[in-house]
Formats: sequence, C-alpha cells, structure tokens
Amino acid sequence: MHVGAKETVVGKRALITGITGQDGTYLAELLTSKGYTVYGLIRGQNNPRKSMVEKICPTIQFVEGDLADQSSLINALEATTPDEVYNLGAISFVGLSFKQALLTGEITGLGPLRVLEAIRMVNKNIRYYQASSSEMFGKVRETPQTELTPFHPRSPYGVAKVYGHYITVNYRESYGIFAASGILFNHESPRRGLEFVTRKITNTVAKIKLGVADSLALGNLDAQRDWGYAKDYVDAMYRMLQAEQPDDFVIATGETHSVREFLEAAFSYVDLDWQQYVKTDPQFLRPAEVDTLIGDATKARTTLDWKPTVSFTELVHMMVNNDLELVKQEIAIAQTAPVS
Ligand code: NAP
Ligand code: G4F
Repeated sequence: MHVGAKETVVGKRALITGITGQDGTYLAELLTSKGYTVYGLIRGQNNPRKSMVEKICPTIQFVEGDLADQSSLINALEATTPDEVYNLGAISFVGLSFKQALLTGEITGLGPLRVLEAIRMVNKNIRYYQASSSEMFGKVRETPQTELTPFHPRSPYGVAKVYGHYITVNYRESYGIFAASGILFNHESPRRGLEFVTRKITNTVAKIKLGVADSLALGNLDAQRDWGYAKDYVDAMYRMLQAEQPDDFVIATGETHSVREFLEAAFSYVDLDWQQYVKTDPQFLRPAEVDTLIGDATKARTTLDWKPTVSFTELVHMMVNNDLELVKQEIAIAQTAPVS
C-alpha cells in the first residue's frame, strides 16, 4: 500500500530507509510486532525488491523517495509523520564503493545529512537512527574497538560512513535532535546480499553440495571479521531509539573469525573439504583492506541491556541450511520450466 491510501494508525510510526535491504526487512518485522505503523522509503519507478518486502511484511506501507533527492525526503516525512526514522539506506558494498566512489559519497555520506535536514525542517522531535559501521575503524588504532576508538577508514564507503556518523553527532549537538549512531560490526543472515562474502560462501556451498557448481572464487581469505546475526542487530537499533539520551553504541559479538574459518565451518557442515573447491582470484581483492575487526559492546550491554544471541557456528549453519533449501527450489523450478 502506498501512503495516501486509507490506513489504520496504531501506536508509534516509523519510517525506514533501506527497506529492501537485509536489515530493513528484519527491522520492519520487529517494529510491526511491537505495534508500530511501519513505512518504507522505496526508490525507483518499479523497485524489483518491493514485492519481496510485501511478502515478508504485508502491513508495510511504502512512500517514494531517494537519499539523493532532498525534497523527496521532506515529502516522505510530511506524508508519514513518523516518530522515528531509521536511516539504513546506503551504497553498502565496500567493493563497489572503490568503483563508484562519488556515488557512495553522495548516498552513504550525504544521504544522512539530507534526512537530518528534512527532520530539522519538518519536525525536530523525530528520533533518528544512523546506520554507522565498524568499517569506520578500518586500519584499527586499538583492539577491541569501542565508541572511543579513533577512526581510520580504508574505503570510500568507510570515509562516507565517517561523515554520516559525525553529521549525526553534529545535528544532535547543534539542534538537540535525538540522533543516535549505531556502530554496527558485520551482521549476516539468510537475507544477506549475495555480493557479501558470507552469503557468497554459503550459497556456493549449497550449489556445490547439490551438484550445480564446482568451485568458489574469492579474494583475501585472511581478513577477520566480528560476525553477528542481523536479527539481533536490528533489535539494538530499536533499543537505541527508546533510550533516555541519544548516543553512539558499538554493536558486536566480541569474537573475530577469518574468511578461511568461515569457509571451514560452512564446507565441513556439508561434509566437504573447502580446499578442494576454493580458488583465489585477484579481482576480489580491494585496493586497501581492513584486516581485522573485533568490537567491544560493553556500553550497549550495560546501557541498552543488549546482547547477541547467535554464535558464529550457529550463524554459519543457519545460512547454509537456508541456502540448501533455496537452491533445491531453484533446481526444481529449472527442471519443470518449459524448454523454449
Ligand atoms: P543492504 O542489504 O545493502 O541494503 C541497502 C539498502 O539501501 C537497500 O534497501 C537499497 O535499496 C538502499 N538504497 C541504496 N541506494 C539508495 C538510495 N539512493 N536511496 C534510498 N535507498 C537506497 O544493507 P544492509 O546490510 O541491510 O545494511 C543496512 C545499513 O547498515 C546500511 O547503511 C549499511 O551500510 C549499514 N551497515 C551494515 C552492516 C552489515 O554488516 N550488514 C554493518 C554496519 C553498517 P534499493 O533496493 O533501492 O537498492
Ligand atoms: O562481506 P564483505 O564484503 O563485508 P565488509 O567489507 O566487511 O563490509 C560489510 O561489513 C561492514 C561492517 O564492517 C558494513 F559496514 C558494510 O556495509 C558491509 O556490510 O567482506 C568481508 C571480508 C573483506 O575483508 C573482503 O576483502 O571478506 C573479504 N573477501 C574475500 N573474498 C571477500 C571476498 N568479500 C567479498 N564480498 N567477496 C569476496 O569474494
């Protein structure tokens, strides 16, 4: 349903940018379960992922807009009159950000400023969540990383996120807007995009196991990430906007694992030896790499009563299981499709 159609208003109202992404749908489900009326900002004239969102969250209402277009954001706030705005929209793939650096600056960096400007003009009482990132720590200055660790971004994406983070802090300090910044470490799920390394691995593992792929090409296997479960992480976003004061919070598991360990966990789960299938390909290396990330979420635990609930191994198994089912369905569809 698009805004303007007849709607029932129950409880609070939230607007989510990035509704078609991994976190957008989990957050929409969470807020809906809490009685919110949820609006999703949708861009493009016929977004192909809109029907996927409607399937997951049938009560969602869409409002058109783009993080590149200031007036569309003002219109979206005027049309939906939200209590809370969660800004999850971004060019979020670090690899792409090296190839489309200006676009990344425009959307991932200036997008948050446009949303904050819209809030400042339309209603300064709207609470704002900014999707900041552990990628801002980049070439890390200390381990583990906390809210006080200095930033040293290593990609156009990381640089843009640093801008988004500081403009959020600035609008909090300058205009008294309740603007919170979640410095989230990597979080994954069966809904993760196929371009990211975890889902690329679990999806290809499923294809190899079911006989429709025979190898997996990757870049740097030594990179280490603090990987958590996306559903836990959207709960942290919600908690940040219910807090008494707006603040910045690291959200992480406190464990780090290499891409190689992820491979080992995913392939061994289906009784395969990853070393027989994985090739390295320089096209997946980045001009500058973030070697190791590990976060300390003590502040979120003590202030927001937040903690992760899914372990690394449980996450890998959940994603492999989901991809086995998905690939089986794809194979069945391909076998029944008429030959043209
Ligand atoms: P994602 O799956 O890549 O989703 C990105 C979303 O941004 C999509 O819904 C996309 O919509 C939207 N978008 C792109 N360009 C836009 C534009 N010009 N205007 C409006 N929307 C636009 O990302 P995610 O994993 O859910 O992450 C959510 C947010 O958290 C992102 O800001 C990401 O950078 C940040 N973050 C993610 C992680 C993580 O590990 N997942 C960690 C830290 C921070 P379309 O369908 O229109 O393309
Ligand atoms: O899965 P990735 O692409 O995630 P990355 O770069 O850590 O970024 C994700 O997490 C950030 C939080 O720190 C978010 F802000 C961001 O939006 C995104 O969600 O890559 C993880 C690691 C990298 O070191 C990469 O070089 O895996 C390495 N890698 C090795 N081979 C690969 C591949 N990454 C991808 N995507 N594809 C490969 O073939």
